[in-house]
Amino acid sequence: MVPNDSSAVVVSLEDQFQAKIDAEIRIEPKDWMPDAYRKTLLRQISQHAHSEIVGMLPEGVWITRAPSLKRKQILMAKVQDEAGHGLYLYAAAETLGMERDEMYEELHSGKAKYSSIFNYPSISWADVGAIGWLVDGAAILNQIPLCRNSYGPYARAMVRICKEESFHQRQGFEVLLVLANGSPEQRAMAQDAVNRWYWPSVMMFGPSDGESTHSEQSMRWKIKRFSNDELRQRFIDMVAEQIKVLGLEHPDPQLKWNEERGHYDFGPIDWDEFWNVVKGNGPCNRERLETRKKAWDEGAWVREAATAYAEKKQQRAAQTEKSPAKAA
Ligand code: FAQ
Repeated sequence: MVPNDSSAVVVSLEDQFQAKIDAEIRIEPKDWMPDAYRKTLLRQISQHAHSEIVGMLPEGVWITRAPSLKRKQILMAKVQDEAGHGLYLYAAAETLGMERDEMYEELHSGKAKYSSIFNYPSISWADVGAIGWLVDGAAILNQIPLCRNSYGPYARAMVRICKEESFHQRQGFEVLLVLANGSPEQRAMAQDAVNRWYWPSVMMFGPSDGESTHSEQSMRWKIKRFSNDELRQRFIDMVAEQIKVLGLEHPDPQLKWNEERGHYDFGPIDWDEFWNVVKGNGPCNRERLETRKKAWDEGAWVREAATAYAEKKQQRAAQTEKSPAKAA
């Protein structure tokens, strides 16, 4: 006999849902999903979208000061790409039932997070290189597995984003390579930027596995494929090799190859600094939010004009439908 108890039905739906995930079948917007899965995705995708949009700011300030027309063009294209990534991600989050305006409101009120990394200042041209190499490099390692995450719209958005991020990382590396092989001042500038951006990039992967509140469930749902610490180790190993090509000094004096583990061992991560930044007290948290809020307020007329134009078009279309001869 089928039990006449609604909780039994819910359990069964959840089992079916997990079975789909286990069989690597993508979840699409109209499929049934547990509320907690929807919430987790909304949290992660909207935070990811906010990171892309806020992430335009540290590099954006260098567009007017890029050292050549070519560098200016490349940087403009990169920053524009980040805006595009934000838009794909907001669109993916909207399929889960949240309006974009609401997501912006959560960013502006401080309710929604964005990546800790974008709360550090970009004080020299070499920072553009360090951001491209280290920040985009960390982003790629985290984002390639997201191309295979269980939610269709998010996974598909990530495919295109990853292609663009690889170009970003290479352009950053090339900026640093030129500086590292330039004058002593340029070389020092490159070293200083790498020293400042390295540890915050290591922290970007999130708290260590023991402290990560969402990892276990997100891995079961195949939103995440690897833990924060696994991806962080890949990043540390990658940077340890690539910095040799730049010929710069590694910022971690304790970095050492561990033959047994087949990985680099590394020095302690300053988790107090990480949580301080996440809680809103990093060097640029307030400035970043103020800039985003100002852009939102100053863009009000564009939104109003676009809405008025759409309404006018709709009215015209309705009139044409009613009396086609008159409209012609
Ligand atoms: N910053 O339980 P977990 C980019 C929070 S895009 C701030 O491990 P989860 C491209 C976390 O939200 C960079 N907060 O969380 C670019 C949670 O708090 P909550 C962004 C952080 O979600 C390049 C709490 O700590 N990428 O760079 C951070 O399972 C250049 C506990 O943590 C993505 O968003 C952090 N770093 O794992 C653009 C990728 N880490 O929400 C411009 C997608 C953790 O409960 C220029 N996201 N927290 O209040 C993810 O893969 C995951 O969300 C993680 C965190 C791995 C970031």
